[in-house]
Amino acid sequence: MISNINFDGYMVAIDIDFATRKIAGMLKTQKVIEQDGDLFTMKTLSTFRNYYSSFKIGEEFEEVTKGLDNRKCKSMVNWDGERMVCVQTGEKRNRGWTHWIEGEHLYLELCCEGQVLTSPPGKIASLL
Ligand code: VLZ
Repeated sequence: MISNINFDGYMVAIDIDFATRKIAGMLKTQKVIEQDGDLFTMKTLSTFRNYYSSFKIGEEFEEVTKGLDNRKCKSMVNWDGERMVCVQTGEKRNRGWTHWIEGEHLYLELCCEGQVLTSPPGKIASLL
């Protein structure tokens, strides 16, 4: 992660407690993405906690947000043109994320309820 806007707001929206938010807010996460055709594995790595997710494009899967808010979602990832869009249906409204690449950078927008975690306008890359 190079930069972000509203990491804290997103964490509040998924009910991460204050102490964990303070720690997580300091992290510079790394994203490792592996692709085998329509199969993807995404690893969100940090010194504090890691998060792993595997899915096939267009196929609904049960996602447990282990180590994050520990909720179960019915998730599905699809391409919308050049953007990869995940919808996470569950207890939280309007939950999901979008990835895309611009130039050298991988971007990520995460949303939950009314909160959007994104990149600073006109600046390079956010990623979580
Ligand atoms: O990544 O959904 O790349 O799975 C951080 C919450 C949210 C705070 C990370 C806890 C969400 C800090 C990662 C511990 C890391 C996520 C998807 C899109 C792929």
